[in-house]
Amino acid sequence: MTIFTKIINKEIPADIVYESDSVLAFRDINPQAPIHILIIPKIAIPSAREIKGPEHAELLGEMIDAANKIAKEEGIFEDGFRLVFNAGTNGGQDVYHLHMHLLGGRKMKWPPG
Ligand code: DGP
Repeated sequence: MTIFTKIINKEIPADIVYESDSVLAFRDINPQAPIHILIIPKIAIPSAREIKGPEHAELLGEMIDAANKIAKEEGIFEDGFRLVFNAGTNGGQDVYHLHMHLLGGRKMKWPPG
C-alpha cells in the first residue's frame, strides 16, 4: 500500500480537485510548476509499466479526460500543459501507485531533466 491509497481512502488529507468512481486528482505536495496536479486511478496499479492496453484503455482515457477538464478549470488549457508518467528508478518515480502529473502555468523546458 502507498500513501496514495490513504489519500483515496481519505485517511490522510489532500487538496482534491476531481473525483469519479475510478479516478482521483489532487494537488502535488511538492509542486514543480504553478499548477501541479496528480491524477491517479483508484485501483492500485504500481506504475505505467503494468498498463495493459486492452484492460486499462478505458481507465487511461478517463485519466486524460480528467486532465483536460482540470486544465480548463485551472485556466491552463489554451496555453497548454504537460502530462507525465514517471516509471521506475530511472524515470524518477517515488510513489509506486500509478499517477499522471499535470503541470502547467509556465513554459515547460525540453529536454526534461
Ligand atoms: P513521482 O516522483 O512521479 O513518483 O511523483 C510523486 C509525487 O507525489 C511527487 O511529486 C510528490 C507527490 N507526493 C508524495 N507524497 C504526497 C502526499 O502525501 N500528498 C500529496 N498531495 N502529494 C504527494
